[in-house]
Amino acid sequence: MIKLHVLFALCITACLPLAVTADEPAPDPEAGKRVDALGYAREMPSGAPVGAAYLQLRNPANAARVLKRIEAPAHPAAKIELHTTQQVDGVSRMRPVEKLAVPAQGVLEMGPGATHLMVHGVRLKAGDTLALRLVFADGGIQQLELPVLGLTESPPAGMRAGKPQDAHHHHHHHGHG
Ligand SMILES: [Cu+2]
Repeated sequence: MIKLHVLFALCITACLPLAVTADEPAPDPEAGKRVDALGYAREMPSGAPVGAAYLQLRNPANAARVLKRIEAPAHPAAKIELHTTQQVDGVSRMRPVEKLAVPAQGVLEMGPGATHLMVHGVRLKAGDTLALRLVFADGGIQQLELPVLGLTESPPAGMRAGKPQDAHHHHHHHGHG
């Protein structure tokens, strides 16, 4: 009987704090600092050395958010670059940028032939999921899971589809495959 009492007493002291915290979830420090995110990655054609992914980030806040880095936690060797595409002498050329702004109460819209993510070191296959970690300049971090779509699949509703020739230019002129 004495042993039982000891166990009971231990459980009271050890279990009570757990029960309390379960009832009161910690306030989310990032609440109000989230962007509404949508996106997809594209299956890589055979032989393509890098992949591409596209996001649509909506910022409901009254202050702009600056996206400074994107990581793929499940792929430690991966490198994800922020790229923009510009027309230079009639040819679309893309270049890495250090950051991208999501305007206050605005949208950062990526798409084929425009701003995009260049994915190095991950073999993107249709049906897979690509987990991303968005790191903002203000310290905010947001997780996101993108579907990897097949070459002919349409982007999620509301996202820019892009023209097939954009994708072709994109890959043809920049040595990415
Ligand atoms: Cu690119």
